[in-house]
Amino acid sequence: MGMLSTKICGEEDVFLKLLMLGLDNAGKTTILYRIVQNEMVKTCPTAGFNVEMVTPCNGVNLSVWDVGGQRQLRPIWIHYISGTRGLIYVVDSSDRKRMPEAAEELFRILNSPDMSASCPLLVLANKTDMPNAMESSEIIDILNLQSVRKRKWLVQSCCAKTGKGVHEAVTELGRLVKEHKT
Ligand code: G3D
Ligand code: MG
Repeated sequence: MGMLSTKICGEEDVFLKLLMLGLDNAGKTTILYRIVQNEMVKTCPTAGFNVEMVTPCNGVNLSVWDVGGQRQLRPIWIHYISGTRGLIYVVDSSDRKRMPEAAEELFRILNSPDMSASCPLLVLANKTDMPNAMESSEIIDILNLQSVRKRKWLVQSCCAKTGKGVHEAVTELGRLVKEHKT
């Protein structure tokens, strides 16, 4: 999991907090370092959290918080919600078995009283390089995203291993958050 704060140029010192969550092994830490240094890094399960500052493209400065997603760490997710302006939820597209668990945890967060009903949601469908990776349409079904009506949501496929789709997703995230502000 991670948490991002965006500063969008042209808007005076406005920092918007974006929260990145997902089950352990979804690829959050790999995505973090793909965003920060555009490199594949060797990760180990995140016991606490990682924080990095990054400007992925002109006009968007991010402070990225990546917090562990293991089962025993998930109860602390709610403590990161306050002030969140955008939620990124990372799933492992190749982990069909745990997709229902990912859905359950996602809705626990979305239904938290601290989560603004209009906060946009970006689902990052990671590990598209895997031969058994699920299509976005199937992930939308299993995560039951059609039931999310009040908030804007979208699913973007990516591969943190190669970087494919990661920067596009971050740019899209900035756009969504910007839209939500106006
Ligand atoms: P997490 O922070 O969500 O817990 P990590 O997940 O970033 O630690 O990644 C968990 C494992 O998935 C790592 O493998 C990592 O290399 C791998 N991974 C991340 N993104 C991708 C991807 O796009 N494709 C593939 N094939 N693997 C990916 P290890 O072997 O170190 O556990
Ligand atoms: Mg991690």
